[in-house]
Amino acid sequence: DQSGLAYSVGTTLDRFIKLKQSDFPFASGELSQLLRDIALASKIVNRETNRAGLSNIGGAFGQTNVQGEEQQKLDVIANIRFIRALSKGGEVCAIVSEEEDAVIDLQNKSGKYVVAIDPLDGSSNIDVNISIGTIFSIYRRKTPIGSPIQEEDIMQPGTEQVASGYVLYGSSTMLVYTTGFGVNGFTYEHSLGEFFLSHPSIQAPKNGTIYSINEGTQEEWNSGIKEYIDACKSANFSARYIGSLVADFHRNLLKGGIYLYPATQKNPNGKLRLMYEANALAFIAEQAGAIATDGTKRILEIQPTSLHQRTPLFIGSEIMVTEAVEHLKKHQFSI
Ligand code: P6P
Repeated sequence: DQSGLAYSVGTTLDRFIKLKQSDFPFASGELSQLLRDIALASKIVNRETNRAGLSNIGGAFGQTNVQGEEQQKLDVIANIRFIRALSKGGEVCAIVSEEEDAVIDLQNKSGKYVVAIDPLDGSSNIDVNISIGTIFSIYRRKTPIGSPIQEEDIMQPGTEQVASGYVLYGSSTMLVYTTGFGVNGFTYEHSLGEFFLSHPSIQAPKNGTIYSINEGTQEEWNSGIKEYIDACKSANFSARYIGSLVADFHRNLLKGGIYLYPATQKNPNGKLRLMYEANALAFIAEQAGAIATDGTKRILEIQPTSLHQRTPLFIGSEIMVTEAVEHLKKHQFSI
């Protein structure tokens, strides 16, 4: 049947979004358009990412910046590209960005959606050609369309997300997202400029043998985390830590694994940001049968109190995260 075609590997993102729109009986197409706007911006950022290394020899490739401007950092470029695409797309009224101290009010009287985004996470990896990613969450505004943006439009818990996803600029570029009806992954074919469905209905393995944590901060961990990581080592698990959350998360989602960023002395609330990193991946994780917690509660249930607040993050295969939290709880008052 027609819908079966939409989910067959190889269908384009555009076609998939259009046909999945029927998941929303009252959909008027704005969310579909918003997802397309995000995909468009990710194609542009993908191109800039692939060229980044050439900017220093731009002259030889005719890419000198004619204004002679100093080559902007890639995460700044990504921020500009996503804000521009979301602003032009017309569906968004406000943006929370990792690159912006304050909420960006797009002054869009008809925009129904609020987007929280980390335009390019892992930017320390850009100059050494390691995978990086974009992470985004989409919310519906709470106050009447056209009225001034209020705090309640912005400070929404992750359970209120209508969609979330990430773009992984890796050996290939992938867009993975959910609208609450499962998780689907699309791989970019740059010669055609299209994302194609390559990973339909992603389900995370319930268990795994891969753990991702920065062992350099071991002396700062709660003893429960130390105990869990020692148990992983005793079980001959594999340590895989890229230093890029999206890349570590994506590998663990497909293969089974756990990513841990606990509270440390340097980051007593963890390092990762709730609104535009943890919430988006937590929604994806839960939709894929995995789990995401701050050690005491579901990430998605945390009520935000500030735009850039951090949270400890334990995310990945259900059995691994559950075990890690059990160790944590046994020692919860000991650093
Ligand atoms: P650390 C990148 O800066 C990031 O936000 C995540 O992508 C990554 O997993 C983590 O921080 C790395 O942090 O402290 O281990 O270098």
